[in-house]
Amino acid sequence: MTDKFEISFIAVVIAILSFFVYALLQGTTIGYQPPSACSVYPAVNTFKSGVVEIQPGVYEVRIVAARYYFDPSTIILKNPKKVIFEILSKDVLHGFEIVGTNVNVMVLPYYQATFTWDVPSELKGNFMIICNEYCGNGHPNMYAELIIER
Ligand SMILES: [Cu+2]
Repeated sequence: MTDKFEISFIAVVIAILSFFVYALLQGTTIGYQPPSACSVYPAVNTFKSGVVEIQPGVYEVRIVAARYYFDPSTIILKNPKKVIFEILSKDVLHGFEIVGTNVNVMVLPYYQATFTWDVPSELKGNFMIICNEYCGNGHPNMYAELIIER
């Protein structure tokens, strides 16, 4: 035997479930998609990685971060004073940390992280660059090397 209260409760549940189904269908029909199918930020196709010395001691370093590598994987800087980094993620969220320095940034999917690093004058040697945002199965293998020569 069902009473009035029970019937109205069932009606409310059906209304809520209908709304969820409607919202789901609405999402797929107006173009919401999971991140794997996101449209690619235009710069991804034109971005060129590399190291350029734009003035004596001032470098522009352009890096692609993608599953599971940095391109270029070895960066050699001779007597750097200032480094302008431009790092682009080609897929998911990545991190860019130069171990032992104060460089540590997030690289958002399809976006470019741009920042300037004033290199301490006493800094030299080999430094490991790691991705410190979990980006998938190959994440532990995602690293590069920075070599500073004085
Ligand atoms: Cu990673």
